[in-house]
Amino acid sequence: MITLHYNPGNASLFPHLLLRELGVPFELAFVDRDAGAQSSPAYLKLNPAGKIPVLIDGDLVLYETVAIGLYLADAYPQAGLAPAPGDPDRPAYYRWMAQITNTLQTEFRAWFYPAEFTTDPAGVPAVQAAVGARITAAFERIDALLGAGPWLLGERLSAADLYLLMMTRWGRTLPKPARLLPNIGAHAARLLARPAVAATFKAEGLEAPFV
Ligand SMILES: N[C@@H](CCC(=O)N[C@@H](CS)C(=O)NCC(=O)O)C(=O)O
Repeated sequence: MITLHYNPGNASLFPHLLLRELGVPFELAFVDRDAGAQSSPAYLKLNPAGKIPVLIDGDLVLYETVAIGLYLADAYPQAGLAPAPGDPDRPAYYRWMAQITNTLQTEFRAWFYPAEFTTDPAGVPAVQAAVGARITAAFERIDALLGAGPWLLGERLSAADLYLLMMTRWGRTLPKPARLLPNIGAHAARLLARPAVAATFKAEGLEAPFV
């Protein structure tokens, strides 16, 4: 049995969306961040960085959101959420997964936790403003690349689309919410109409507006 250690709306949302789209059995293990459970000795044995998510699959213990996504999408090829090695779409898929983890998810860390990125408390608002502008610029580039889509790989839905949806959701907190970008907004709406996506948000207790 697969277990996903999660907290609602956290970086675990992407692997959770993916598990439901893949249609595989899994269970959720709630990580109580309010109680600091991600820093408990038991959790640090799973992920020494004390971060959510962690995926357990039999003897495998895997952390880092993008690694979990790549692993799951490849483990269930029948769902078609990752172009197979050798498929002409595979390099673009790699690029999207890398781009989302490096350019958006990493920058969101500084948006949500700006105090970690300066030793000067007075500089915290400036750090957040600067990274907010960088994230918005990244979303604008993705919006242009996405175009009419309907998906990041064109006609083909992939795990990268679910990853982008999590970023679009996080992007609702920006001065210019990501959903206001026309192609990204339409992309999110298409995904939110999918039963597996709706079921994921419901299971996490997340309420509209979702992005
Ligand atoms: N690079 C990690 C980052 C994960 C991450 O920052 N998770 C956040 C939740 S979205 C977390 O666990 N925060 C709790 C903390 O930093 O104590 C990944 O992609 O898995």
